[in-house]
Amino acid sequence: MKNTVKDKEQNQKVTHESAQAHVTGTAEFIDDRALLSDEVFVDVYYSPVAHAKIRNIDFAAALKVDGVLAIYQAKDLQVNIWGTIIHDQPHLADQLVQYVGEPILVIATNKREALLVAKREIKVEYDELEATLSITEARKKKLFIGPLRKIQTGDPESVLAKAPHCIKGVIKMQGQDHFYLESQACIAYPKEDGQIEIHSSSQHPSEVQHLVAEALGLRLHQVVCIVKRMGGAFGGKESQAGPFAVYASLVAKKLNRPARLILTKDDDMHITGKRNPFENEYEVGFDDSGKILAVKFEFYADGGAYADLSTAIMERAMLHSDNAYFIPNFSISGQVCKTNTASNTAFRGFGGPQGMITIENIIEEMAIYLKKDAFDIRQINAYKQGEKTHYGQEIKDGVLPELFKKIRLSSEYNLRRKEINEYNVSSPTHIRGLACTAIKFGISFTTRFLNQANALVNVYPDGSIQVSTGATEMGQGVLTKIAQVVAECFSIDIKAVRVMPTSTEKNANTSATAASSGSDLNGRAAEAACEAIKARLSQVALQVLNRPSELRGRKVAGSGTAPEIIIDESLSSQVIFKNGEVIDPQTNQKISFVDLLQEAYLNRVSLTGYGFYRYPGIYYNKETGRGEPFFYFTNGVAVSEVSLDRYTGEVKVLRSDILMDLGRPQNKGIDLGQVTGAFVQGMGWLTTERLFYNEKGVLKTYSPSTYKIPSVHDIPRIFNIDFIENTKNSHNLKGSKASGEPPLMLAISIWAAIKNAMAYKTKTIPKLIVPASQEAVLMGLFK
Ligand code: LUZ
Ligand code: MOS
Repeated sequence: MKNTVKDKEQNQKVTHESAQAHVTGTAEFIDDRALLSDEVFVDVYYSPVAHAKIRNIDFAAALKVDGVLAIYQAKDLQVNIWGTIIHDQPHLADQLVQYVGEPILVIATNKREALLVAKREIKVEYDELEATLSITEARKKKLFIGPLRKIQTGDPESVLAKAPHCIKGVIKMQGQDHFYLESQACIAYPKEDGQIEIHSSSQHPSEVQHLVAEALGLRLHQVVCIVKRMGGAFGGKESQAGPFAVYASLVAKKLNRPARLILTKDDDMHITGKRNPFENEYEVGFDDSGKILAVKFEFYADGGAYADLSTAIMERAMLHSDNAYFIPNFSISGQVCKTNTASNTAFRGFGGPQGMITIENIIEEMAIYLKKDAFDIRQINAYKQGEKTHYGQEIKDGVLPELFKKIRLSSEYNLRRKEINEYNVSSPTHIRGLACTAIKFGISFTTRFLNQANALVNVYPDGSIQVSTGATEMGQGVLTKIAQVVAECFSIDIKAVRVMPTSTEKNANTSATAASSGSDLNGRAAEAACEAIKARLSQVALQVLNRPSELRGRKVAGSGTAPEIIIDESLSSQVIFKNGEVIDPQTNQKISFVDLLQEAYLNRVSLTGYGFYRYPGIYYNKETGRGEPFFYFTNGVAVSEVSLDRYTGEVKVLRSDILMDLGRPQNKGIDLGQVTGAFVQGMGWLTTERLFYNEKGVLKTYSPSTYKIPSVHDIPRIFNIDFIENTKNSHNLKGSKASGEPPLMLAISIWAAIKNAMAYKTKTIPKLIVPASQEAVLMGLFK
């Protein structure tokens, strides 16, 4: 494997702030927190049936198990209903269970071993109801969540009717488990006067605070949620960390003892939701050259048993169904379906993958139909500067044509296509395929109010700095990027900056660290906090530097004989912060950063700053399907080559080349990590990760023995990742672009390459689902 990033800049040398702690095992996760002497262990008992009325709950025997302290149920909560968008989900089911894995009881014990024994002693009687286990069944029964959404532009009906060529079809995709290494985890500590302090593995401490307060009948100021780091999250802890914090807090409050809930992997996979499966119907009209004239989409998502974030996920899917291609006549409808499976939720890409793959699949099919190279069709249709999406947002950073052009050359696409054509007629055992796909991923929460962040910066008189924001660290490196922002603002060594654990008492009313926006929003808020401090320090510097030397220095300032420093809060910084010094550009007089901090402190000037930021100018009308929902787009392209075994369907990824526009990356090393990880994670969804449910709706692939995430052996044999130079980008944080989710969808190139390979054998359009598992490929080849 070869990772290439042509860059020698300083920022690449800043390593992840926890790199050493991660590899040496000293990084603290929730379950690494020291046990307190009176701490108790918490677990949940969940439904073994997919859909049933609860006739009776009997936990008398379980209460007698040695070590069991208490068992709680729905009626022990003040408020038993939650939901990020629609309040429809009980924390604990009491009348009705709607999926296998739905929590019913909370068990507290004074030893871990007792949890399992107690669970076995619980007897719940169910009157089973008919379960709905697929999108098809839900559509038949009209079981829907949220309204039918529509976006339309142009006149797709009449253009489709007249189009020279038409293809109709449906693409079906299954879900994906987040497979974070740290399962859902939480410890709740009861504090004086009914307060609760929660340490949660959550992307959204503010929502945890809300849910716990509401469920326990507390006010928000009685609950603090702290997140130091997560062992991965990927969207699975955007909303779904909440109920587990409620269970632990319920026990902590009732028993007045610290309560620890750490799910096992198996239970986590049963209880928590996944990436939404989708079934998307499509109709496309195009001309001889491969120009897309019109599309008509009907998207259906499997929301699972409750709404969770599925309606927002459907919205993002609809807003990404154009992906990188301009389509003048466009109609799309989207409906979330209700089934008796775990409530599906955010997962890196958040509907983007399901939208994008639909149009990428169409282009592969058009190429097979027209006997053309799909790369040419993509280039013909790629968005150009100034064109508008189907929801009316203008493309202002039209880099897609350049990306396509560059990767065709750097990946040696034309040469390899020729080689593959020859290989596929000569090899009796294997078939190869090659495909290039693109991404245009909108950066912003599509729900506008979520696009806000705040930051607290404490500067200490020794020149060291603590910064706190609402951003949570899930391994992605957001804390490192924020530390860089602060170090750059004051022009000091990054070692002097420490980013503190995320806590709702320092940063209130925050959004989830999600939508790839963590560094953008919180980095900008941190920048604003630094600017506020710099503005004050600037006035201190100018006033002190203009004093005679006998009126400067620690002694004078501290003694109270120096003149009072006047601070005008409306002024911004007039001085230059450079390499640990502060310079007055008018006079070239200097003072060291640390000396200036001493002066400021002793002259009674605050060294603390608070900053706030929101993406400017975004809006979206869900009813009309019009607006500018995204602050900007992150773009990229990827070319992947795969080899299929003609007789077993086994897929190997021979080579992937990725080219992205990340503006001026904040930290190329970290971004490279994000691109690599996201791509491989996307590859897992598209190839090997298969969620298999039996006919009763029980997930049978609930552990790594049966659920196959990619291993090091599966990654592309040759793996080239590169970024284009984009120095024009200026509107986002330091000219950077978000990198968290977008590259996941570049893995669609692997799926498209598989389809391309299959077409060499089938000659007509092969049908392929997501994931393109070995079975799916084999069946597709021999159909
Ligand atoms: N979460 C959310 C997200 O609430 N809204 C979004 O638009 C979004 N996008 C990506 C990931 N999480
Ligand atoms: Mo997310 S899918 O929590 O950005």
